[in-house]
Amino acid sequence: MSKLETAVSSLVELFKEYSGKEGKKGQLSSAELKEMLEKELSSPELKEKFNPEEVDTLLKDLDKGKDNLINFREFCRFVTLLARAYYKMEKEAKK
Ligand SMILES: [Ca+2]
Repeated sequence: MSKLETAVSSLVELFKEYSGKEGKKGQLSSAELKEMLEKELSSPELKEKFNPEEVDTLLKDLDKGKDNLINFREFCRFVTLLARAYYKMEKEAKK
């Protein structure tokens, strides 16, 4: 697989893994999203920006359908925010 395909497939697998832990499959609950933030973010900068303790604020922001669950489309928005934060962080680090 190419780099891009590897990255995309990791994201899809990650969503499937965490959204399948409890309740509806294919939907992340607040607890599942929190667990993902806790386990899958290791850099202090990203952990600060996407603080697991403030998961409900993030969920509200992502949850366009207002059902308190994060579907794949809404998860993609999270990935966008994360990618932008990471990009900015890298740029700052090189200064
Ligand atoms: Ca939703």
